[in-house]
Amino acid sequence: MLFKLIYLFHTDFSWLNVFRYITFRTILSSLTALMICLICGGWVIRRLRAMQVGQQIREDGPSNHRTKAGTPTMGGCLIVPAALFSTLLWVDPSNFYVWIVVFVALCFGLIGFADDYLKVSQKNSRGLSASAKFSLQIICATGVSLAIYLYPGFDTHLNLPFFKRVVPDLGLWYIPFSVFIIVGTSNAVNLTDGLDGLAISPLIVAFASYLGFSYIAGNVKIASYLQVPYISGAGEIAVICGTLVGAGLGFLWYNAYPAEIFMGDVGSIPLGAILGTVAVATKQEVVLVLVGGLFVFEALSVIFQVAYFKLTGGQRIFRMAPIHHHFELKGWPEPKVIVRFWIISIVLALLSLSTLKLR
Ligand code: 57M
Repeated sequence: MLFKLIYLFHTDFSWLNVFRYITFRTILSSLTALMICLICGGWVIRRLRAMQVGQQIREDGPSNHRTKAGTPTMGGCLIVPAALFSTLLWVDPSNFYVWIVVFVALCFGLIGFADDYLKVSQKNSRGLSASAKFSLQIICATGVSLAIYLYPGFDTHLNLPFFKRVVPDLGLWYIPFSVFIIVGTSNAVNLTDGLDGLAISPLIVAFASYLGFSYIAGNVKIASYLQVPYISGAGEIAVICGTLVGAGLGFLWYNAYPAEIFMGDVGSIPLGAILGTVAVATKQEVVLVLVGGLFVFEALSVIFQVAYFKLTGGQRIFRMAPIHHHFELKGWPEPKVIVRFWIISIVLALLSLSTLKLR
C-alpha cells in the first residue's frame, strides 16, 4: 500500500522512482518484518508466559525434551502478522498472487491456531483431530489451487528441473497436483518443527531461494535467457519471500537453541502452506523437492517408519521418527542435530539454484 502512496509523488521527487524497483521493496519488506519480530518478540514471549500459553510435552518423546515443558508456543502469532503487515506495506496491492498468499496465510494460520488453542486450553498435545486438520487443509488448498488454475494466462504445463524440453501438460490434473504440493509442504514443515530452530532456518533458506526464482520468473529477459516460464506479476512474490525471510530471521533470534519460544502449529502450518503456494505460483513446483529437501526427508522418515511398523507388527527403521529424533536418541546433542540439518538444507538450496543453469 505504502508503495502506491509514495509513488503518487514521484513526479515531484524523482528519487521516489526507486520504490518502483522490486529489489528495493524486497529489501525494505524484509527489514520491516525483521525489525517487527525483533522489537515485538520479547513482549510476545512475556505475554504468552503471562497467559500460560506453554508447550505441552508428550511423555513418549526424547527425555531431554521434558525440560522444554511450558516453553511459550504459538510464536506463529508473531511471525505471520509481522509478515502480512510488512507485505501489505511494500507490495503492489493490485497483484493477484499477493492476495493468494494472504488467503493461504489466513486460512492455514486459523487451522494452526485452532490446533494450538485446543492443545493449550485442554493442556494436552492432541489438539485438532488429524482428520479434521487434514480436511480443512484440503478444502483451503483446493480453493487456492482453483483460483490459480482459473487465473487468466496460468499455464498448466509442469516445469521439470534439468529437463527443459520435457513439459508435460497436466490440464485439470494441475488442481489436485497443486493441492498435494500445498498440503504436503504444510505438513512436512509441521513435522520438522521438533527441535529449536530446526524448521525456521530451512524455511528462511527456502524462501530466499524462491525469492530468486520469483524475481527471475517475473523478469521477461532473465526468464527467457534461463529458459524458465515467464510469469507476469511474479516479481511481487519476491517481495513476499523477502518478508518471510526477514520475519523468519527475527523469530530465529528467539527460537535459536535454547528456544525462548516455539512457533506452534499457528506458525508451521501456514508457513509450509505459503512455501508450497509460492512454488506453485512461480511454476517451480518440482524443484521444491530439492529446495525443501529437508522437509521431504523428515516427512518420508515418518511415512517409512509408520509403514514398516505396521508391516512388521511393531519393528522400527529409525529409533524414532521424524529423523531428527533418531539422531537425538543416537546421542547427538540437540544443537549438533540442528546445525547439521541446516547445512543439509543450504546445500540442497544451492543445488536447486543450479537447476536454473543446468538444463
Ligand atoms: C508436530 N511437534 C513437535 C511446537 C512446534 C505421526 C507422527 C510422526 C506425528 C508427530 C507429531 O506429533 N508431530 C507434531 C511436531 C512439538 O513441537 C510443537 O509443535 C509445533 C510444530 N507443529 O512449534 O509447538 C515438540 O517439538 C519440540 N520442539 C522443540 N523446539 C522447537 O522449536 O524442541 C518444537 C519446536 C515440542 C518440543 O518438544 O513439544 C513434536 O515433536 O511433537 N509425532 C512425533 O513427531 C513423535 N514421533 C513419533 O511418535 N514417532 C513414532 C511414529 C508415530 C512415527 C515412532 O517413531 O515410532 C515425536 N514427537 C513427540 N513425542 N512429541 C516423538 C514422540
